[in-house]
Amino acid sequence: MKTTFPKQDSPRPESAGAEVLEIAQISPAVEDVLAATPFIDIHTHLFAPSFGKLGLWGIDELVTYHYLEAEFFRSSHTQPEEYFALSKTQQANAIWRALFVENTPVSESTRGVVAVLKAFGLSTDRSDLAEARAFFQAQSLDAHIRRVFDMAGISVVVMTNDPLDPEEAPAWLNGSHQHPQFRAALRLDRILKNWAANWQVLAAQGYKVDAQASGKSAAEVQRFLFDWYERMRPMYMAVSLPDTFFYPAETLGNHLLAEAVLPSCRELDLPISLMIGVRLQANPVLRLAGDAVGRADLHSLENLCRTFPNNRFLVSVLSRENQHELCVYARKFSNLMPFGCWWFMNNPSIVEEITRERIEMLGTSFIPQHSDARVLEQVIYKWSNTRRTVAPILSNAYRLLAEDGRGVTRGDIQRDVTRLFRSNAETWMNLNGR
Ligand code: FIX
Ligand code: ZN
Repeated sequence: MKTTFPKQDSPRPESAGAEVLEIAQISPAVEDVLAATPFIDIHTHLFAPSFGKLGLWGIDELVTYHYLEAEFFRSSHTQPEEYFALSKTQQANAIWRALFVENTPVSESTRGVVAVLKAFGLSTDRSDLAEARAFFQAQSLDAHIRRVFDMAGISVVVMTNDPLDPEEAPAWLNGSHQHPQFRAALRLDRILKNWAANWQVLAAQGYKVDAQASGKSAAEVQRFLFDWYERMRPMYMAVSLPDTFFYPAETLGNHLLAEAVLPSCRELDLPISLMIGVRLQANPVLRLAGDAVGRADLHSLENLCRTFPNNRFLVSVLSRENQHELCVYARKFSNLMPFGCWWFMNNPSIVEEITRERIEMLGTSFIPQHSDARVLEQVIYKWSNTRRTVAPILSNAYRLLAEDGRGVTRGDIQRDVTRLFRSNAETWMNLNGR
């Protein structure tokens, strides 16, 4: 079982790209290499086309993204109850009017929609969405997905798949959803955070579990995870955890984590993704837009990485105040892989700060970003933002290295970009081995 970093001993390329670059050549080379390297997007809420309506795409979904809903309620007198009583089209019209017509779309999320429209050659300053709707309605999904992945410069996305989701689970039970560009992730929030409301679903499927998760329950949960591993062939197991999460502590969730989930991950050679720091439904009337952030006690990570050295932990933290600690823990534990600038962290000014710090403290031994896209076309702006933000950070690191006495080659840049945006994920998730 691979717990420490998979060997990535790609020596300095001898052939093409071996000449040392002049300082002035570094930035253009970095931009080229970032643009030409297809990234792996290790966390999204996208679905392969075989999942039908679960997969969101098109202008109405883009404009009613919960990030924009949160901003809408700050720039409109419409109350949440009124808004959620509208149809999707009416909701999109209301948000477009408030954030794109009556105000300048300068926020990261509104700029994102503008960038997507521009990418498809559509007008970005119309008073309504008629032109955009006509365009998206004319797209055939499979071809559109291929085009969007090309435009975003990504080759593979990892979905978020909940085996207890009443809409999604039947799709898996009634058919295979293997797709080369959409890989699965086994999401365990309902089991690890809300067992009381969900254990009966497992019991109804024949797993001998009980409300206290006592007796054989942990072994039965393992059996459940193995069954879903066969169905999904997931890249990792995953859970988002509140800012109040602490390990060890006498909770049912921690019991199942230690006795069922982590042992299953070891046996199946899967990492577990921990996304820590969400305060769910701080304002429930905003529904999906109602979640907030809190600083977590990351001693939990120290305890988990030390207590379970044979497990691999893919970790993203939601609070800005937790980012530095995460970097330091990654220096202490090679079974810990920091990834992404999650959710409220996914704003260029903060991505810059986090990524610069990670390069300085971890070199290229981390995964800089994931899109968390909920709507297909979002990968276009989320990855162009990432390339735009990361390019000067990498160029600056190489310029400093050159000034300190070691020249940089295009081969070096290609190796590093490949590691950051592909091979760290590939090897940690054993992407090509599943
Ligand atoms: O838990 C998660 O995977 C979060 O990313 C989502 O729940 C959240 O709603 C989101 O879309 C963040 O970008
Ligand atoms: Zn997510």
